[in-house]
Amino acid sequence: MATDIEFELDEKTKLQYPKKYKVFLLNDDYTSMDFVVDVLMSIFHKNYEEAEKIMLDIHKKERGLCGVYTHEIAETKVVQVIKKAKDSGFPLKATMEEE
Ligand code: TYC
Repeated sequence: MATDIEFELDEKTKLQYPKKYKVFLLNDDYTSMDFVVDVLMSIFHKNYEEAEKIMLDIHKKERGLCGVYTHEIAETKVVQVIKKAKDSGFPLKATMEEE
């Protein structure tokens, strides 16, 4: 027999949404523009036009927002960027900060 369970949540146990984290790519003088566009398309799932716009924005303003994710996903994106860049011999860096 199905039973309805009623319960009240006090202030402390109320549902909390997970914190979100912004992931940024940082500008540098050595990473090629094409490589940054490739990173934005392959890791951040941007289309070519969006990727080119974000890349040029970073080139002019030192850093650019690539996406907002939960902590685990943001951390994975940062690691993926650094690994892909290292494997290609570029010093490209990514950072994350709480939204
Ligand atoms: N500044 C780089 C260049 O002139 C291009 C670049 C853009 C590098 C964005 C990193 O996150 C970056 N080749």
